[in-house]
Amino acid sequence: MKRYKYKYGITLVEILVVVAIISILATMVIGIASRINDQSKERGLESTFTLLESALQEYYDGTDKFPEQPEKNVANALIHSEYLYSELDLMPESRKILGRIAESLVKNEYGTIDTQPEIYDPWGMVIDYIYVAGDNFPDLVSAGPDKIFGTADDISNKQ
Ligand SMILES: [Ca+2]
Repeated sequence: MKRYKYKYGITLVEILVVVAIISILATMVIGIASRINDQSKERGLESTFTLLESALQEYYDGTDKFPEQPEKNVANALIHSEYLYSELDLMPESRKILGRIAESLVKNEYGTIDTQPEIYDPWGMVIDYIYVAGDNFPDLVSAGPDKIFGTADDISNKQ
């Protein structure tokens, strides 16, 4: 008759296997959580774009033009965003819509000639604004989750 020998305690290899499994699971959970987080931020950005687009449309209806900012230089995105806010703030209908943008996304962290705030994306970077006369509609650009302009994850209102 074969007798089973019961071993008490666990070996180092077993501990390492368990630790490896736990870290793989943790990595997966963190990955999924950050993807869900980015997706909800993308939805937040989309609603900011929608509000800015309607504010720009109101501005256009009142003035027959869009605020002109033809410079394509992301290094000056702060100035562009501040300019966009100050222009939209001039038109009562547009200002009303600006007021519906989440308070946490409208911050005055930068000052050029005035003390107007800038408009930020949910990742904490300023939203760039470009409009060249003759274009159908202005460009609103977010640097995306990596917070760097000009990379593949940038998000534009025209995408
Ligand atoms: Ca980017």
